[in-house]
Amino acid sequence: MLEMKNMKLGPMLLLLLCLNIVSSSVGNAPTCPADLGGDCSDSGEWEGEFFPGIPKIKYEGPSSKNPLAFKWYNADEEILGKKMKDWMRFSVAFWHTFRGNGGDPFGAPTKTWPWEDGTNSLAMAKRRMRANFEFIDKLGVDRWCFHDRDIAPDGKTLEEANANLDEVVALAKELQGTKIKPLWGTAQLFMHPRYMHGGATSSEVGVYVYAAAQVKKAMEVTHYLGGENYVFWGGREGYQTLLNTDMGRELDHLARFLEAAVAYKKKIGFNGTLLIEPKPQEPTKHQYDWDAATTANFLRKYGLIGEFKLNIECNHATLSGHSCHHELETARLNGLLGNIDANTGDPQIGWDTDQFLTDIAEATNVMISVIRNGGLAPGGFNFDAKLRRESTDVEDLFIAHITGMDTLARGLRNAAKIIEDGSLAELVRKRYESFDTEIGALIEAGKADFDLLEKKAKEWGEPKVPSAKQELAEMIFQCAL
Ligand code: XUL
Ligand code: CO
Repeated sequence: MLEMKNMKLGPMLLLLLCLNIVSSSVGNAPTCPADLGGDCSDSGEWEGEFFPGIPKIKYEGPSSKNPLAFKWYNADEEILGKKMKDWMRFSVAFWHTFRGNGGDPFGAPTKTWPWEDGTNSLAMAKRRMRANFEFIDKLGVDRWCFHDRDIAPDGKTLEEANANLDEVVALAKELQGTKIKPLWGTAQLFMHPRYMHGGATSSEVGVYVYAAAQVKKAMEVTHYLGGENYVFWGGREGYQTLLNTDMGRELDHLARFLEAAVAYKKKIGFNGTLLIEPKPQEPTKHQYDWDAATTANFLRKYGLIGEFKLNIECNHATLSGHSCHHELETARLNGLLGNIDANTGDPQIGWDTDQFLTDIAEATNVMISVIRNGGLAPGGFNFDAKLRRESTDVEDLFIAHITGMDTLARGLRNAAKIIEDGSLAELVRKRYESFDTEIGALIEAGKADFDLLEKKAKEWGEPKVPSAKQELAEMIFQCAL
């Protein structure tokens, strides 16, 4: 009975917690295990490897049975004139890979990684950062993404939080070396209770002010670390009911907030792209950046269209009732495709499960859009994806990323096959060829008025409507997988 009740009350909570972003102390969890040979001192140092026994991940080809090897992702191999690594620009999401603990509203965390001491101390933050860079190095990627509050502990004051962030960021800068940098950084404006009504769209001006100060600092550290983009995800920028909400005023506030961010970016000389990440709901019942089209319209209305691009997340796309491919194409056709948060949902579960993408057909569609877009740079693919609650081995972190990378690499290979083969493009060209005529050209040039069109309709009579050849298109697509 209790369980039934929880199930009903659960969804909102579940949606909140499935983000799996930990911002506060996780309580009295076990201290650093002594038998692992790690030094768990306050300094954040750690003797030896975080991932002993895990080699640098190499490409071994499709026949390999080695779970710790790439079968399809071959970083330096050229596909359609560009190296795979330059098409992909993969990134590790710090919040899932290093703060995800498997906890959900129905159960305690299932993962305590060997380097975790159960605290949210500064020393722990530094040790975790070292683990992050060993992971990135072994996986062979060059990029990572973070929220301010998942890399460093919050403070009692803004000054204290900023000082904590500065300390961790200084270490991250050192560990990055010359090769690694953030694909993007962002501010966590959804976990702290002060953001319960939103950040930029809160009804309380003090919260708007605080959120602005937090974004200012997060932009500064992203810039300092050489970040290539900065993301705005408005998890709480929306409403729970219109009965108590002045939607027009909140949207105006959001636009003013983003204008201030644009001005600050220019002031500090940050050349990265500002990205908005659409999502329809979760945690808020209705988020203002519902989907790509809604967000494009918002940017146009407020004169911000040239200043932002979109970070399309596949699981957010499906939550909004679209496919990932639809959202990517909508963004691309509006000149707004900037980055992809690579993940997927579960068709039987109605929330943001943030799973690693393993569907080859979906990956192929995604890569068709990416190729049409000429790539994503300075954006890339961020694995906004987490291990399942039941996957608890350290090596699972590697296996999950390898599978995600291989799936997208397979998608790229398939998409290239489809493009090089040309028959799908030819099918589409033929479908519209009636517009490659004198009257079609007049229509497309906006020179065909209703009088002219009526004259033509009378002259031609009932049009013959050809087949859409959907099954043939699906057959061609299938053959490439
Ligand atoms: C939440 C989500 C976020 C953003 C960054 O669904 O995707 O992790 O990517 O705040
Ligand atoms: Co995301």
